[in-house]
Amino acid sequence: MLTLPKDFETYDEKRRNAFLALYEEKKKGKKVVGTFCSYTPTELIHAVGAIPVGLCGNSEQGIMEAETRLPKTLCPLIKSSYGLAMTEQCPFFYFSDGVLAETTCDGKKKMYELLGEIKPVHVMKLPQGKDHALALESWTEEIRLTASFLEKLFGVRITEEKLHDAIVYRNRVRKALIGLYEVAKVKPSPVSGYELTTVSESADFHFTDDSLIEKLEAKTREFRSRIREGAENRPRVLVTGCPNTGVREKLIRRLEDLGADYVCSDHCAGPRTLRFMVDEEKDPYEALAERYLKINCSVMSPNEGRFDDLKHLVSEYQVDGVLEIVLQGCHTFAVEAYHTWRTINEQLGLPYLRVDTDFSRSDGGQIETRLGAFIEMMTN
Ligand code: BJ8
Repeated sequence: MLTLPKDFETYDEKRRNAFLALYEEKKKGKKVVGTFCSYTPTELIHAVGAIPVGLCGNSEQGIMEAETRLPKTLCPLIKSSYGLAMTEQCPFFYFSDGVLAETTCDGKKKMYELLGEIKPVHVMKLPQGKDHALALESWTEEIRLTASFLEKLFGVRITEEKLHDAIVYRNRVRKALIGLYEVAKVKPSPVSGYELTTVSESADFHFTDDSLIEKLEAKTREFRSRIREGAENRPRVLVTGCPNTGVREKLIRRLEDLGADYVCSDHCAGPRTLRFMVDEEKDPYEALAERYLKINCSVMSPNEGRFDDLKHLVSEYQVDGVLEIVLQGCHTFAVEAYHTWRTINEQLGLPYLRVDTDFSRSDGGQIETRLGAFIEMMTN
């Protein structure tokens, strides 16, 4: 069974505390901008003096209400995000003065049209492939248009200096987060992946910039100094596929409870994306466009880079098997899963498990049986 420190604060507790912290910032007159995706250049939000907050839904809350307007078969992340917004159940959305969104998957971009009836929503036209001759040019232009949207929304000018400071700050946060994730490269890992990612993924709940980097570095040192008895024989798992915050308990925690270690998060906010820094020397808009267009998400076609990254991560983190999470209705990750299987199973000869699921608890028993068999495959 996974043992956690006595003062361990769960992701949901951290999120709830963040609502109160954000409320305090709002009372001081701070502006807030909601985001949904790793393609959002949060540097622009910092440069305009506002706080970026993630709005992706990660529980069943709001889904029933959303299904009165959205198809039942849609991805749970989209349904819960919209349901929480339309019913004013998400304080992050409630406090947002505006929202930055992107044309990623079809479900999200159509949902943004409805969201735009509630708050000012700016949708960035993300190119659907990064190798097209005009992709970088058009994405740079989209980033400039987004800056104008924020300037107009808040009546503030984004100076080159403010944008440069924001770029430097976000690069430092990325480096601190990479340092944290890399603790799990140690074999055996001194910390459970469930605990480590609770800290890394809660970095978004820190709204007063100054101390975040120090806190992440202190946590990294603390994790590195730990010794975990009996961890040598636990198989090491990389988790890939759709964002997994909404299935942390039934998949990630269960996986570790059953005897494996979650050592690497191959999702869009994990190490494979964090390693891309924004060039601090060149034109800030071009530098932002270059950095964000490098992200290897399944909404891109083709998306070969994701599988090159996957192979590197498997070797760097000494992984014994790969678990892929596909959220119901997510066509891009579902189709790419065949490619993941080929890479992991055929090319690298490692066990691969794909789990299709949603945010409900109804498939918990079935998932547990499959995770048990997967762990057995890795240990034999
Ligand atoms: S960069 S992963 S945050 S698009 S799971 S809503 S794709 S149907 S979340 Fe994503 Fe940006 Fe990519 Fe990351 Fe659609 Fe799929 Fe649902 Fe998804």
